[in-house]
Amino acid sequence: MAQNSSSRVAKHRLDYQPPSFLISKVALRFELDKTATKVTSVMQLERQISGAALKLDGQDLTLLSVAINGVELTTSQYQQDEASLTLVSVPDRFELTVVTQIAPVDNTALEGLYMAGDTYSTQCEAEGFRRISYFLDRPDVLAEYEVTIQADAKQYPYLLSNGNKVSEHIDAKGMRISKWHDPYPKPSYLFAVVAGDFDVLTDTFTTRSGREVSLQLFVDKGYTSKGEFAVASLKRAMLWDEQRFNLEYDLDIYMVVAVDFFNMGAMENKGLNIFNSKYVLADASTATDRDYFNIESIIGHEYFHNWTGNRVTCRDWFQLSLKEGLTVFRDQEFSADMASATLCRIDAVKMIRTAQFAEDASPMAHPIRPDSVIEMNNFYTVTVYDKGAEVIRMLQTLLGKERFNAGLALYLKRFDGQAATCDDFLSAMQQASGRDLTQFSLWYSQSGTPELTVSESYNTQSGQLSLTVQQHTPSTADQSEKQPLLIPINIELLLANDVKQTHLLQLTEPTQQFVFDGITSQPVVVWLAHFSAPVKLIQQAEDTTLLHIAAQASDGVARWDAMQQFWSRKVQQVINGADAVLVLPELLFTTMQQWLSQSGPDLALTAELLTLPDFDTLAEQYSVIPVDAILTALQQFKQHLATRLQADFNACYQSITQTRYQYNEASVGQRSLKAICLSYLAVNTAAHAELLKTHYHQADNMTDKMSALVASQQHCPELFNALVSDFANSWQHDALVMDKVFSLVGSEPSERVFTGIEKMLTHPVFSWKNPNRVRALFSAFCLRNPQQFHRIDGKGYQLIKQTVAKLDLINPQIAARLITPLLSWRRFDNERQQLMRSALQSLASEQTLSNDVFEKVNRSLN
Ligand code: B3K
Ligand code: ZN
Repeated sequence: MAQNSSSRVAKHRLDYQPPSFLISKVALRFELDKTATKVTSVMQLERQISGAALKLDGQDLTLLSVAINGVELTTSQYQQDEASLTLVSVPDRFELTVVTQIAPVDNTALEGLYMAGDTYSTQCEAEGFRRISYFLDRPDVLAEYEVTIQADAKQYPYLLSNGNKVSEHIDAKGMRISKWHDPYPKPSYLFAVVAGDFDVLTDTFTTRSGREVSLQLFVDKGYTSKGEFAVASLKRAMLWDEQRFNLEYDLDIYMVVAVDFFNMGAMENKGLNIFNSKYVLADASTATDRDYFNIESIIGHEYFHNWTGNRVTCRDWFQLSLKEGLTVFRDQEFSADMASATLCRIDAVKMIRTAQFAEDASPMAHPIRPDSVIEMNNFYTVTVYDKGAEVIRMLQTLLGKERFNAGLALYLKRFDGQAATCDDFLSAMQQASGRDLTQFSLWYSQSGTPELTVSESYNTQSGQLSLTVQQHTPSTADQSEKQPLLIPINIELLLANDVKQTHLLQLTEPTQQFVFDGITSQPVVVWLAHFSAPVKLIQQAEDTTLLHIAAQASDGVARWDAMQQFWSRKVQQVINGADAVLVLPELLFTTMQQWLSQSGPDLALTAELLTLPDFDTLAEQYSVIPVDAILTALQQFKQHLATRLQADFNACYQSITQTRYQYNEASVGQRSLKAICLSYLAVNTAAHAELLKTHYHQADNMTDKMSALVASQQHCPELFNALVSDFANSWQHDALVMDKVFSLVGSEPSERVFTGIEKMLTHPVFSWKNPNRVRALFSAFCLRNPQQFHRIDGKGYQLIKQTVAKLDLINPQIAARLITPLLSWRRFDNERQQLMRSALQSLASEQTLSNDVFEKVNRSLN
């Protein structure tokens, strides 16, 4: 993976140049072999810029031959280096044949063509196609693909590629030869090939215009029943996109393949999605409610890309949010319609408040449309994806659903079959809505988390309420100057006699006042309802105000948010020296008691209202993160609540009777409320060990089993030991379930985590080459185990450093993701700063650092 310094050069958004050549058609032939796959590519090229040489991208390829219009070239007629193949003198229009050889079995980076166990699979986004053959591997070169795949017929009953199957036969040598054609021109990143032996689930979906689409889901042998939920989710997504956005599927076949080795969640290859099996396979005994949720949302996400990403793609990779922000927004809207809308929104807000705000405050800060990139894979970030989705959501809030839909329709119509930019998207939105989006477009170019400082004043005599909002975006690692943004702020006024008003404030100035007349009583103002913008809100709200909002606001997200603010205020008070028990007002307990005694409709929201904020949410409030103080305060609060409300948690727990496992909103709510009660009850272990054991042993589903495991992990180590080893024994052969064990081990908050991790590395299902295994163990450690990751002796940082160094040689993408928490060393106390920095410095001195890890380490240290 070693790179020479020339490939470390950053690319800049503003340097975009249109391609010098276009490729209208490409015919690919794959003669599959694990160690020596031969790839023959026949391309029809046309010059766009006179005099230009043809420079094709290629990486880790063995070049066998090059021919122009059927005439083979001699080596003096082209130049080759480690990243490209250049032909200086070529005609304006010609056929280029390039034959290369690759070794899928050696491809542990899982980019290009690789082996996922016994299955051949590809991953081409962002720049993986160049590891398959020489090509203009950039998203603005759209070609029509015809693909022939050849492999041993017995071993590989299924040979798949994009589009429609044209033919298949078995030749005299027992080779299966399949031919595919995709009528829709596409960029190389959407190309895919799969070869393997699977069980197939088939179904059909009839589109609104009456076309029947054949649906095929390919899973490991024996896993058919575990694929049913994914197929049902796909059909729901197809219907939803017709109903909500008027968008219909365009091919006659839609295939999804589940593979066991995959760097991310899934990939939207045209007509042939490839999925991480973790986001396909589910049944009650192996998947949690969260797993079901994720499957539905990711199946939706990849399907929705067919329009937002595939039919209209990105001109260059700086525009990634054009497809990703928009598609995340679409999948969030889909999930909100399929499951609890409030919980979906809370999930999205948590993601922004933790990972995205942290990214803004880190050396990797970038706008949703980045300006400069060394390794594109480093920019598949929460900023591009999740903040990108927030930007789209704000647009919908500002324009209203109807005009937003019209804008999206215009955008898709205008750019169908093309590669577009974020500005193209905004101009379609502007035209369809009639609204000037000049100021709004700053959300695309400006990085950082805006801070809104709000205040209220009410005049009883005149009935006038004035609200003052000030915006300020602190400078970020990449940009020092910031401008005022257009920020939609939803508010709700809670007035006497249960009267409520909602308003949308549109902030455009650094400071702005909004005046409301005829307000008949002193209102409680709910700010930023439904988290209408990805900002930090700074307000001086008293405990009583926050608890009032938590009890009364119409928006469930605002209610939850008020509790989050309440607790972060309490944590702050404790850090300032207050006593953890004395700072909690009586009203808190009566409010929580009331929630625990109601069997309201949205039990999942109740569970969220009762949950303390996590470490990461609290940490984002501090420029220098007081690690130990936050952890101690959280522990004290939990302990106190657990003792004080023990009877209430117990009564609530007992009051929920569950029936056989089903995945639906009501029973998800029941399970999550029971789980939170259980986690409080577990604090007083002696009294509740039996309850935990029973919860675990009687569970007929994975969600409840995991609730018992997590509750005991946090509070009763002995019991946890016993339960987790029983669990690991029962599931030792199921790698996806073993990932849950790896995560439990990696997130164990005591020092035992180190021996636990070491032991797990020797488990038969663990493999350094499998991203799911590595992530389960190590992401749990560095993202969900602040106690041990941030140990003051630096042992946690060392473990991650060593792991990253090892992984970087195997799979740079996974290594670079794992290193993220170390990058923000400047936000910790001096002692931790030094430890984190020296871990990074030692990584920086590795000779073989990949571009992925290099870019991050370098940004962090300089
Ligand atoms: N588009 C892919 C992500 C590709 C990541 C490349 N490192 C999945 C998705 O967002 O749908
Ligand atoms: Zn996506």
